[in-house]
Amino acid sequence: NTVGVVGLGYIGLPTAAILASKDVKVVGVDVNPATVEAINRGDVPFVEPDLATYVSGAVQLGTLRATDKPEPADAFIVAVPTPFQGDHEPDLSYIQAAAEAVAPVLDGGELLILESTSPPGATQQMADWILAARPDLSLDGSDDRPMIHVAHCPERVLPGRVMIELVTNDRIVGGLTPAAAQHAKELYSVFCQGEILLTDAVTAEMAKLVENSFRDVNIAFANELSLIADRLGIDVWELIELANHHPRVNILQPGPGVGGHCIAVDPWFIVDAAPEHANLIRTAREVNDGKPEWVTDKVRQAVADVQSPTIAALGLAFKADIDDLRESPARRIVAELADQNPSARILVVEPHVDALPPELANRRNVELTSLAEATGSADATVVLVDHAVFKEIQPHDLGLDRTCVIDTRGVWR
Ligand code: SAJ
Repeated sequence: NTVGVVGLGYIGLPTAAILASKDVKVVGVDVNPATVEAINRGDVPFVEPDLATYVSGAVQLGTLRATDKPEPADAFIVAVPTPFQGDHEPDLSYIQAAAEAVAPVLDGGELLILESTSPPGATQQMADWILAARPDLSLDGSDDRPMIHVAHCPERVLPGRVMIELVTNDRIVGGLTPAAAQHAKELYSVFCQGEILLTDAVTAEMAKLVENSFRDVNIAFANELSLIADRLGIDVWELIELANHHPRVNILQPGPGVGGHCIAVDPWFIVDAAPEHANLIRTAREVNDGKPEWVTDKVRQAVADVQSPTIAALGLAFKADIDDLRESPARRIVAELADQNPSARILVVEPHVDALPPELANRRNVELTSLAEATGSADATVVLVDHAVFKEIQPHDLGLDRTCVIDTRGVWR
């Protein structure tokens, strides 16, 4: 069997690699020539534990190769970005482009799976785009036209644990038809040891959005508590730790805001689908999106009396121990601090990258430096990511106990 995986990013590439490791012939498709070349050399264009071993092994064995255009296959997995545009409306243009690229190579009988996190109705929309390009095919075989099987199977893996969670997580498979769901289940059984649960496409789409919204709402609760605790002059981490001793309370951790390409995006798809009802979900997004500004204000107040302050910012990634800077609140905070205080020097420490992202590299008063250099000369230190390397530090060793520390992650409690 041959599987085409369209979109070789954080989800597509690991899925392609794990299928290829099970002796499935996988052709990965990506519009970015650098990604295609890297994979064909056996390299991985981003950091994810164990992924490089899978990719180089599969490329060497010849079960995985990458190209820029879809080729005929028995099944296709579409794993392209679904960002939002304008006033938080879903942008399905990458799904449309993938559907239109795959349509010409279909013969009938193929299984097409949308894995991208999608607003309700997107799987049907993808099928409609394919059928608009290929009116000779059908979804249900109710006439003589050959059928294609279309399903949604949202990815649910946690960055940093992708290769493990691909195998161990349960999967939700929503078919546009029951037959499509069944075919998709067979494909995922090749590598997934978790339960594979069948439903319709819209329920599967919503299940994924609901999971991430659940987390967003719970993080918003913790972030709101951090503001309240600050106003009352108490330690929010102690407060949460104590409350969590209750057998039915499990509060998450506050931070500088919510980043990554999932939790900060997906709840908006629910708000967009039912704006008049999604009040709690919308408010949680606003609470989490408001946190970076609150942190920026705290830092500004801390150095208000210093002429040309030096501010150490520890961490740029969207969460601990990864190199992923997408939608990172830390980035926003550093950019805002640099803009609001042109005479400040901002020394960024991010051990997982070797260059600043473009919008920070362009600013004259922001530099990427080592931990010792940054903290040695800082008037204030703001901890933005709870990387293991930061947790290992004794603030006393760096003289941090003599300067002002704004610890948004509770690393040095
Ligand atoms: N965060 C907090 N406090 C917490 C937990 C997280 O501030 O207590 C922040 C993190 O620092 C980060 C953001 O939230 O900025 C998101 O991090 P995360 O670890 O909660 O989630 P992601 O974005 O890495 O992955 C999520 C996962 N979803 C859920 O746990 C419900 C993952 O399983 C999904 O596959 C992924 O989204 C996705 O692709 O949708």
